[in-house]
Order: sequence, then C-alpha cells, then structure tokens
Amino acid sequence: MTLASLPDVSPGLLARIASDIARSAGELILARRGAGVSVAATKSSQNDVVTEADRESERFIVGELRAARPDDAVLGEEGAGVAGSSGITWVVDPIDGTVNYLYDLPAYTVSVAATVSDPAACADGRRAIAGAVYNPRTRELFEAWEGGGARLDGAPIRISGKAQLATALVATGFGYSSERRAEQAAAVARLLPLARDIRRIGSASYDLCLLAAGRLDAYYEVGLKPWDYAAGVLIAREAGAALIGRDAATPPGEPGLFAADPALAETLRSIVLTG
Ligand code: LIP
Repeated sequence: MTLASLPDVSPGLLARIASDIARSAGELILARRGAGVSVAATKSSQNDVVTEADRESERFIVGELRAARPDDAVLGEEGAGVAGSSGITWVVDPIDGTVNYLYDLPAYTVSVAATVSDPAACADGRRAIAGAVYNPRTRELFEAWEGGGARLDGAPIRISGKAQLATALVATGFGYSSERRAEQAAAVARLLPLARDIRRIGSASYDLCLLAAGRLDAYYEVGLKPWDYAAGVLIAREAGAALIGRDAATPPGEPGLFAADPALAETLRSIVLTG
C-alpha cells in the first residue's frame, strides 16, 4: 500500500501520536517498576515472562490509540487485536525487553508503529510509515516517519556506516526455546572471533535504535515478532541502515533480520546462517 492511496494520512502526525503515547506509557511502566514488579505469567516457555505492567501498558496504549485514531486497527504483543477500516494498523510492544524490566536493567522500551500492508517490506506483510521507541530509564525518544529521517530527542541520527566486520560492534538476541538458543549460540561462536565484539542488550527495538544512532555497527536476530521490530526497522532504515532477511526472497522479520551498512549486513548474514 502506498502513502498516495492514503490521502488523509500524514506520517509526521502519526509519528507525533506514536511519540506522545510511547512516552506516556513509558512513564507509566517506570512508575510501576518503582513499586516493584513480579512475573504475572509465562508464555512460550518459563523464560518468556509477562508482568502486570506489560498488560497495563498495552491497555493504556490501545485506549489512547482508539481515542486518537478510532478507524485504525491495533495489534499488540499481549493480545490486543482491534479491527479497523482506515488501512493503518498500529503494531505495539508495551514493554520490549521484559526480562530487563523484571531485573531493572536500563534497556527496555515502549515501541509503537503505524503500519500499512506491504508484503515486500517485512516478513509479517507490513511496512511502518511512522514509529517511536521510548526508553523510560534513559528517557531517550527515538522517532521516524517515512521519508522524514530518524531522530533521537529531536536531533537527526545516522548509522555508523561501518562496513568491516573485524572492527564492528554487533548486537544480537536469543529466543525462548532451547533448540533455537543452541542454533543462536553456534552462530555467535562463528561470529565472535571475526567481530570487534558482541552485545546482548535484550530489546530488539532498542538494539535497532542504537544502530540507527551509530552506537552499534550491526544488529541481527532470528525469531523476532512484528511488535519487536516494527518501529525499530523504520527508525534504522531512515537512519541509513540496510534491513535484509534470511535470503533475497524473504523480507526481514521472524525468519531472520539483519541490519547494518549494506555491505556488512550481507557479510553478517552469510556467517550467521552457514552452519
Ligand atoms: C524480546 C526482544 C529481544 C529478544 C527476546 C525477546 P520481549 O522481546 O526484544 O530482542 O532477544 O528474546 O523476544 O519478549 O521482551 O518483548
């Protein structure tokens, strides 16, 4: 779907809505953090935890989006599934990096993206046209809209442009199943001797934003869900990153997402996926 087919949609306005809601939800989860947090339930495995704050944040975000954009659809990690008629679907992660949130490590975010249907953009068939990622602990607000560039706290950001793996700082993440983790550990074992170093920060949306700001040189992960990457992919793309999937025919997403300077993204993929 092209923006031309949505004449009354202003990506800049959608980005403002995403930023305001991400910041407010971020302050809410920070306040809950202060009051103490515990595991409310587990999902795909005992390590895939959810807290009451995840659920409250999602309820808050959905309420704000319904008020601001009543004809839009909403998809959320904690189960929100609101239908819409406008052609816009908001993809929401109420706390991205929930394990970090549980342990009070300062690398969790609220991620909010306005997307349209586009089978070529990402593996879930959507393309973000506006998005915001807010880290309430560091109070960093990352934002972008399609064709508008990427910003951190209002200032333009660009990727590092590092093309050589040997001096690249690479971030990645691990899934919740032990089978997938075994594969991911083998990929890290191949990569570590070849890179400057590896970081496991624990929040895909924050990883993609740090890449966009040139504070990481590359990021990749296999197994991500749309809410983990929707806004971060747009912010990284608008900052100059190449976002590629596991092969030329597969857009970035759950099957594999590699983000870096174009040359480095290809190198990374070839090392991670040979095994
Ligand atoms: C997390 C991702 C992270 C990944 C974790 C988890 P969550 O999302 O942001 O990159 O490695 O396994 O999926 O579950 O905290 O929203």
